[in-house]
Amino acid sequence: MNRVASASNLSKPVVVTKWIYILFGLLILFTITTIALTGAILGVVINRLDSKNTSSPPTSESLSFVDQIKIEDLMKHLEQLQVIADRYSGTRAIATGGFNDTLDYITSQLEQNTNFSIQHWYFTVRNYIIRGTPQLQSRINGVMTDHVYLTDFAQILFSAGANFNTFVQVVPIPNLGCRDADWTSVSTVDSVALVKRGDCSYLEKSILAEKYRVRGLLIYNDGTAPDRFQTIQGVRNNLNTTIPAYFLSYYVGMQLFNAAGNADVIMNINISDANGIGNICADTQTGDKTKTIVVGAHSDGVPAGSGINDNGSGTIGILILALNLARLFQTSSSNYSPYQYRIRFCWWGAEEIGLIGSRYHVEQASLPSTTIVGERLQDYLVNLNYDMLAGPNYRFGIHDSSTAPSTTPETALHGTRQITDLFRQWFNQQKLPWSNSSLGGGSDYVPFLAAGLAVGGVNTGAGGIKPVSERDQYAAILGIGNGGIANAAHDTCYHQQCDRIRNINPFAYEKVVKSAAHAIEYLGRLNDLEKWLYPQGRPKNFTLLNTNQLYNFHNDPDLI
Ligand SMILES: *[C@@H]1O[C@H](CO)[C@@H](O)[C@H](O)[C@H]1NC(C)=O
Ligand SMILES: *[C@@H]1O[C@H](CO)[C@@H](O)[C@H](O)[C@H]1NC(C)=O
Ligand SMILES: *[C@@H]1O[C@H](CO)[C@@H](O)[C@H](O)[C@H]1NC(C)=O
Ligand SMILES: *[C@@H]1O[C@H](CO)[C@@H](O)[C@H](O)[C@H]1NC(C)=O
Ligand SMILES: *[C@@H]1O[C@H](CO)[C@@H](O)[C@H](O)[C@H]1NC(C)=O
Ligand SMILES: *[C@@H]1O[C@H](CO)[C@@H](O)[C@H](O)[C@H]1NC(C)=O
Ligand SMILES: CC(=O)N[C@H]1CO[C@H](CO)[C@@H](O)[C@@H]1O
Ligand SMILES: [Zn+2]
Repeated sequence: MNRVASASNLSKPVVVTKWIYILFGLLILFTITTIALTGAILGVVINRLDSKNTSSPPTSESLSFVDQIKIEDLMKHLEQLQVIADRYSGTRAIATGGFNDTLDYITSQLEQNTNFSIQHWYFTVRNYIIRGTPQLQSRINGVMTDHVYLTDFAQILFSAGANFNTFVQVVPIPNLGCRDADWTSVSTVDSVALVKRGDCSYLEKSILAEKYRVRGLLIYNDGTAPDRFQTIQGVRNNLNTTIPAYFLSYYVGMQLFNAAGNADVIMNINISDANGIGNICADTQTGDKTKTIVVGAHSDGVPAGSGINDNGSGTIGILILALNLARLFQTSSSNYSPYQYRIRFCWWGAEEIGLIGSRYHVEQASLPSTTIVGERLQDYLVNLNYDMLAGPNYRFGIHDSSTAPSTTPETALHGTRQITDLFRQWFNQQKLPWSNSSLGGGSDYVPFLAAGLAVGGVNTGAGGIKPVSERDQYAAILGIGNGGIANAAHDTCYHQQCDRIRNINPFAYEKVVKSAAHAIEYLGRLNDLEKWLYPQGRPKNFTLLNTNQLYNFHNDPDLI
């Protein structure tokens, strides 16, 4: 201070300049500090916002999987399946171009719109393709008759081919051919066994026929009800029978039976395997592979129609789930954090002829030689199945855990109950009615349940009749007139030609797929899904599952 004062007079202008510089400097310093501080504060705020987004993932409150599901999307893709069916004389059944194109469509949609990893597995369905017209010629007391295929007789699905050069004697099997004693009381070797329908499955009769070394098997309808006289196409035995087998009308069966020892037949049928039937699965890249949620539907239709509700609605339903989940995960602006668990979406082939694709998958996954992490049955936590989601006279049929067959392994039961409750709660919250759907068999959850894994799902009903009570229950909640038609089938076009795009109920379809999205999201966000499903510990040791064991589990009228 003194020095400045002493020199002040002499160097005034310099001093003034100095002060200006100092002030200016301070100003710059202040400005920089301010900017820096502001930046720092802003940075903290930005960081805070950031960390808020990453440390506490938004749950259904901010963005929900359910809200992504739009009926327009579902219908748009379903129309493509109709186009495919129309291109192949109205069918998407296996071993047709319609089935192959369906698989191609699913694959290309997934490839174009997701970064899920996609796998195809191909398998063979033995003895599935019939070439030419099968023959059954009988000679009763010397009188020869050529029977009419599909009127008098039909092939029992999966039975072997036959090429008889000469007539072979027909031996009626006493009772219903369900016990060894029935077969040992007569001489069957190298004869054609004639057995009445009933008491046990076609499979059990076929196994005994094979054991007692017959050359052919004829099972005839029993005439016990108006619909039990004609021949039936599509009844099945097992996949690995080595004998030819026909299903006969009651009339032809009785003709042969009454001839008692004076009847013989010629069977001719040319059969080959169907190759290249495919399953497709698409997996999220994220989530623990050893805790996989399997979401499935089947991709084939029946030979009779386009299979748009059955089960094209399921095929497209889970395609839409996969595409929307991929979009949520992959759009960074959506801030939708991935699930802890891997989601695997699967489209099973050949469901319509006995759950063949899903059984094949479960069998392969249970083989001790399957060691790749994520491909073993022990890596699966639960199977959600969606099959027929849009019936015109729909019900919201939630798989009811209490209807699981008594042979279901104990490990599956708790989780299956949890899934049942989860769906019931969602429908209740949405103020929607629901019904119970049996777990008795009939769709692709069967092999998973038989293996001891938890299962669940929703369907809108097939050929079953809507009771008055259900119509009234639905009308009470959805409004008078919205309960559907009582005493009519849930899907009046079930397995028929009219199962086309017009057969779809859009209201039901959207709701069911939304419920499916909810289930995936809910399970995906659980902290400990494993405990939630298996409080006693998840199943780990799967003994090799036997095809017939899984097959018998399937409680289906086509089998008895
Ligand atoms: C079917 O049975 C034959 C003869 O018994 C056997 O050789 C074959 O391995 C079996 N195939 C399958 C897939 O079980
Ligand atoms: C069965 O059909 C195939 C293909 O048409 C033919 O090659 C084969 O000779 C036929 N077999 C019999 C036993 O007729
Ligand atoms: C369907 O695709 C499979 C596998 O590529 C192939 O083996 C089969 O011949 C195809 N079937 C038809 C009817 O196109
Ligand atoms: C798939 O998308 C997710 C989410 O954007 C991303 O984390 C992941 O790296 C992607 N994977 C591949 C193989 O592109
Ligand atoms: C469904 O079944 C359960 C028993 O598992 C029963 O308590 C319930 O009343 C049934 N609900 C409907 C809507 O039928
Ligand atoms: C798996 O279970 C089977 C039958 O319960 C048993 O025989 C086998 O020893 C078990 N294997 C392992 C590795 O625990
Ligand atoms: C849910 C449902 O009804 N699914 C059907 C799909 O097709 C199979 C095979 O025909 C039926 O048995 C299922 O019932
Ligand atoms: Zn069907």
